[in-house]
Amino acid sequence: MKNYLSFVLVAAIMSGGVGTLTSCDSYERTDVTEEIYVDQSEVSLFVGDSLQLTASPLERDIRWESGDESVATVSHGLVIGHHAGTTTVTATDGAATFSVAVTVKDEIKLTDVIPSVSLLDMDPDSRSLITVTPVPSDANNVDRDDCAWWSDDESIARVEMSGTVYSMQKEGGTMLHYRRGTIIKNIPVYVSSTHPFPTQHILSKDQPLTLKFIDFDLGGKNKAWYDTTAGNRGGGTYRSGYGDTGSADVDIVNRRYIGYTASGEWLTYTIDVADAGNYRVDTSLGAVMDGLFHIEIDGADVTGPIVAVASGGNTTFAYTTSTVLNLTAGRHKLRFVMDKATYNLLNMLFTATD
Ligand SMILES: [Ca+2]
Repeated sequence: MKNYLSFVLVAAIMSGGVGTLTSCDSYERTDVTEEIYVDQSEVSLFVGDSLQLTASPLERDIRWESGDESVATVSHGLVIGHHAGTTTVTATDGAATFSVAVTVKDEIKLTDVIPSVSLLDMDPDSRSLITVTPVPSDANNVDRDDCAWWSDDESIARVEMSGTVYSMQKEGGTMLHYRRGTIIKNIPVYVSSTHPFPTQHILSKDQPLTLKFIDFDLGGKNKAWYDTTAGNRGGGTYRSGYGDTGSADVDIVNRRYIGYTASGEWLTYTIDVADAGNYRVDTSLGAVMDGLFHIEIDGADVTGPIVAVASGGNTTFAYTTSTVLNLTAGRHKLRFVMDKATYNLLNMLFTATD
């Protein structure tokens, strides 16, 4: 240092002025280059994983150390996690040093995600929220924002990243999808002005389904049912007991069957077909004389007029009449139309025939 000062003084004297004696500036620049920077000051990694840190200036001969080598070790900036815990990794050269806070965690793998519903049944122009629960709940190996929602048909329903679903005016079904990491869940959504009552009516090859005529859809007059007379002459509170306040005109007798029928009346049933194919429909009715009915699926008459065969008495119920429906998989609307209503209606029995 003494020689350096001597040189500067000599140089200043030689240049003929004191204005060039500004060694203070060059001293500060020298001090800056003695600092070390590492590209990250906080890192988190799983046990068994490694992560490369980069120090600058690159040309320096940096010594890397970990405060707790049981948690993480470091060599040439490469940090390796060994056990859950925290440590501090330092990059040092002489008096210059930089500290990196290191957290090592046990990896908890996401194994599944569970949507709050497996099926969504919505009115047109309405809104619903689907939440999704990770399994296990403390899974930490998938980033929070590594997820997506989308709809196959946004003319029926669209979904936002929050899981909020908006149904459109148009009725129909489509599929919603949720992805978290590599796990994908599919949720069918049905937009309709009628809804199953009181539970889903599922048709499958596994077992026959007995569908009670009194379990027609929710949705009210001209949507779920059409009845020509005011009030329920059968009395009772079967429907309202399930929270349905929109079926007051349908005549339900003894909490058991549809009575006081009139030609032109109809009832709608949401059916979910698990297995596509042919299903025989046996109709349990009570009638002293033959009548007529037909069945519509999704608005189309698929049977034409069917003779409802008399059973011997208005309350002598028997499976006198059958027809076969060919049904595709998925949700459908079945409408039972009373063309010549000589009968009371108890059950429809669906049996797969394939
Ligand atoms: Ca009525």
